[in-house]
Amino acid sequence: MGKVKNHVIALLLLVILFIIGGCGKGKSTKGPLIESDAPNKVYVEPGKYDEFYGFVSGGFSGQLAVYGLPSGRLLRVIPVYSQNAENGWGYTEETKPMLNTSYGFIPWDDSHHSELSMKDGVPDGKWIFINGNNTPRVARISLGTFRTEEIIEIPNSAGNHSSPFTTPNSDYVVAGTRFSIPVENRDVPISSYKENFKGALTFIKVAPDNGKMSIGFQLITPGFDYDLSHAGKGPSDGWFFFSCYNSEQAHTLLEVNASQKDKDFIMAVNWKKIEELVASGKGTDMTANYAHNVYDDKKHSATSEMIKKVRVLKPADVQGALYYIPCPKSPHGADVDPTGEYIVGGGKLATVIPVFAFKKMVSAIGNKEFDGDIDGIPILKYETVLAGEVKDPGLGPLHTEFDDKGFAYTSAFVSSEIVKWKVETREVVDRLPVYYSVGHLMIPGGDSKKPWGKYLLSMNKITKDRFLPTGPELNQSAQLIDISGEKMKLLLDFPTVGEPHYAQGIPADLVAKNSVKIFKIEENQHPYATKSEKDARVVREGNIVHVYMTAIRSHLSPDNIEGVKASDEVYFHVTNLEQDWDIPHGFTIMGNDNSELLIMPGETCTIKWTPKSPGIYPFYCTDFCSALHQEMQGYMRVSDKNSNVPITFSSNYKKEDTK
Ligand code: RUQ
Ligand code: CUA
Repeated sequence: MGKVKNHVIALLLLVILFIIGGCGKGKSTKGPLIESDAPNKVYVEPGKYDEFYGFVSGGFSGQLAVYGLPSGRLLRVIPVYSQNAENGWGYTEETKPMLNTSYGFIPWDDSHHSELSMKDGVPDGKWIFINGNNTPRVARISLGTFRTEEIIEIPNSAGNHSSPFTTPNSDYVVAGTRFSIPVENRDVPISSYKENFKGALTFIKVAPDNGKMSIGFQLITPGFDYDLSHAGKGPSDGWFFFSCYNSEQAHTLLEVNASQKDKDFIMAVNWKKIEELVASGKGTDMTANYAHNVYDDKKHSATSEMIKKVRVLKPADVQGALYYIPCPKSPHGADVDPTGEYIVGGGKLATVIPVFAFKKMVSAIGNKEFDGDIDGIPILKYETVLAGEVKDPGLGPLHTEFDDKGFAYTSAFVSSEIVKWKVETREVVDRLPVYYSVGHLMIPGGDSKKPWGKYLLSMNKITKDRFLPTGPELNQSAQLIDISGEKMKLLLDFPTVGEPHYAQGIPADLVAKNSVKIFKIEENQHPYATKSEKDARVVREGNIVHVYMTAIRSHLSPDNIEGVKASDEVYFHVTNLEQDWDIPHGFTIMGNDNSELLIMPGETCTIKWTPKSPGIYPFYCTDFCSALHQEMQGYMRVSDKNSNVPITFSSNYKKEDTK
């Protein structure tokens, strides 16, 4: 009884602290004195490059933001799940298929975790993956073009949160469901949660040469909320660790009802073993319907295909490959140290950080030291798997990253601090306040075998008074911390795009050297490409009008078009003929009820426009591309839908020809 009471008091205390922490009150708002050398450490001279790329998830913006580190300069926002009118992503005919799903066209998502592809457990700078949390998807972005190349939907999943973490050689990226749902999804009473709701853990195969994704298999596990995950490495290579909460299987008021038990779990999945079982025919092919969207850099176009089946396995199909490790109080992060020996659980309401030893897990499994099972999945005993606990780790420990010197760094949301501790001894050696309410933290390579160390990025949920006020809405913020010495030092604050959850960092030279500068015009296989001005033309097919247009400094060709009628469907296929780095051209027309086009050198993009009423409609290039950019314009004459004005156009090529 006394024990229960103590727990209730502890929980109440945490809730109070949570509220205080969440409000950013009760602490100095000006922060610690900055070390006098901080400006030199973050100042990147004009014209000089940053040392690292930081790929910071855009959270509810649905995008991925790329920063230079240590300067905190925003280099680029890569559109992934959200339409981006600035460059036509999700608006152009070529990119619309990328946002296709089994629910139809979806213009937005919530992207939480970015994860670099790896070779031998170290980021290799080829691709970066990012999850779509709301309509379960995983995207792959090329670090050659900094564009989204592929998006695959995840069937039987809802709230794709423990995603898209990768195995040490990126054989797989995983996608664990946060919300359990009926599999397959159907109309059942919500109160039938315990019998009908399941948690799908999906293993997506990644082709080593081109990165193409396909679902390898899906594990249908008990209906918990699978929160985060990380792959094993080194000795634990072949395993994946998924944290989960709500082992109470509550389906209402989770805030209270999913916080009943003292411990939830980290699920250990022997994916190598399951891969073998799948290869030998285990599991069943379940009917499904999910989108697979691929963008082709030669055709400059995307295709969307619906896939109709998925290989599913139940716990009974994979005996000896799944185990539950008890983990205190609603775990969040599941992080594996660089040696691959330790698995660290972050418990949102826990007062310690448990550190599990892989070796101990293996011997506990060997000795069958189980504490019962759930759906046939053995539960290991907490103490037999535990290497030790970090005491006094800060309140609300969420996520842990690692440096190259044997230290771990844990974010504490409630007490708004980063806590540094020694992995081998679990002793806390340093702590630094952050402003405020840190979620994830990132060290370049900090979830890999070889962290680069040096910097830590704290991604904070609440900004409050850190920047000039901007009305009720303040951007989330990041803080850069120097971790090269014994003591952490705060270097820099900068606002972020959307709400970053996770991020990744990599030395710039691993990525910059492969950056694509132009698309070769002779390799352009777009069916509506216009590779030379002499081919610029306008073609009517019934009420559809195709404009084959070229853009080169400083004219659009054709520049005057007549014979288009109100309610025609007009497609502007604009090819940028430039073969020079950083010379995009833009395109739009008055009354355009769509986005603009922003066309890279050698690329073709298409915008659809349906003029509604007769008149003269100017069009122009939107990107200030040359001294005569303002001259880069033209007119379209739109006639009544019953008129018989023939299609005519003037091309720059012809004009010069007749001179
Ligand atoms: S979460 S702030 Cu979406 Cu990764 Cu922990
Ligand atoms: Cu092309 Cu301005």
